Amino acid sequence: MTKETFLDLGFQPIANGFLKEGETDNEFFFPLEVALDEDTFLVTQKEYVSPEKMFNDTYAYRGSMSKTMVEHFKNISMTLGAYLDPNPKVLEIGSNDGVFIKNWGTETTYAVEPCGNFAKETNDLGYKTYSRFWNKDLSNDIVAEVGTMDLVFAANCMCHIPDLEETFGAVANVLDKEGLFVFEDPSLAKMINLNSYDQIYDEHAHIFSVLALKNELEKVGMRIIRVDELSVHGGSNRIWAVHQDSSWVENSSVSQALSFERLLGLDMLEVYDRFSTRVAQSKLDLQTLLWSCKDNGHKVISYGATSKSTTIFNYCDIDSELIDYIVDTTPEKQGKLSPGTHIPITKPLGLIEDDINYCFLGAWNFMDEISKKESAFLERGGRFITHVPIVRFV
Ligand code: DWN
Repeated sequence: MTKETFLDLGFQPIANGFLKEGETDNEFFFPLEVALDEDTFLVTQKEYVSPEKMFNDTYAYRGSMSKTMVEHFKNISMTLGAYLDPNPKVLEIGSNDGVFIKNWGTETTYAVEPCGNFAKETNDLGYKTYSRFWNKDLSNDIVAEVGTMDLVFAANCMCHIPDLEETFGAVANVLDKEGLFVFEDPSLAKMINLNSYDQIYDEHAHIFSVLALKNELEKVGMRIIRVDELSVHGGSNRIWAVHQDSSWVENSSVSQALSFERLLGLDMLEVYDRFSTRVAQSKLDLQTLLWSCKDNGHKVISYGATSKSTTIFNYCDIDSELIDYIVDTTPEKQGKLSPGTHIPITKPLGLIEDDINYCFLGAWNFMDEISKKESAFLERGGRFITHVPIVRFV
């Protein structure tokens, strides 16, 4: 693997490493650099943070905290159900709080979730949950215990695992010969087009292009038969993959996606160098805008204590001098400090307080849902601030 580094986002903390007062002294930081593998065109971190540092029994991200995602996983469950025989055997890798598997029966649905806090929740719901990291050994244990699967599903999980050959090989091992492997992760094309560099943080070992995934899946005897472009999480791709020798037929969405990515130049290093320049400009523009709000005596908060905003606040040196506090609906995040720059996180008070003039969208990927929820703030003249595709008031 020849990795050409093209982006340096500086020293970053654990993106979901929310801290209590008094815990900030020995915080872990790592150099976050991004590279292009010029053999497979995989965009990947230069060095990877050890999984145990990120995924443990206090993991704070809870998938069910947005209506958008609850609805999203309900819809895809119905779609997939139409392609499978009744009572299919389903395995989800990275099941989090069960936001996807809750749409499937407990009898023949299995889950893999290394974060013990969430594995307990889905076990308690009646889903056999393996609280282990996904790898070949675990896939062998599952095959031995319950046989092969008709569907393996993963959402925002595959891009979290550094060794893709082992990861996809383990999926091939557990998947029935006519089975479906369906997974969704942020889209590299969208990140380049939106300049949404905040998709890059410790957990996202890779940002996937279809091009790179085709190459990585072929290594383990699998092929892509369908690509769905999704709006969720700032723009994602849903990949449908099968065993090379299965009877599934590839549809035109695959060739369309590959042609589009080649048109964007995702197989050319200079495209990433230009992206890196735009990221540096975005940093300067956001710092300028927030300091001008501050100098005019305006108060700014941030909406959504996201992994994405951890990258932004640490790359752009934004702390509570510029952002008064962050609001977030997740109980595990409330009352804590944001990773790295230690901005206080509070429970939303219902309405955004009258003395708040601006709201940076840490969860810009949920802008529609948030705008509806905060219509009173907007009606009284409050404004959102976002950095995608450029730094601007919304
Ligand atoms: O890949 C990952 C994605 C799926 O989720 C994980 N590695 C980590 C995490 O990334 P993120 O934290 O950037 O994800 P979200 O889904 O953009 O986080 C949204 C945050 O905003 C949550 O903490 C919930 C919060 N929220 C809120 O406070 N009010 C969300 C909505 C919609 C709201 O109205």
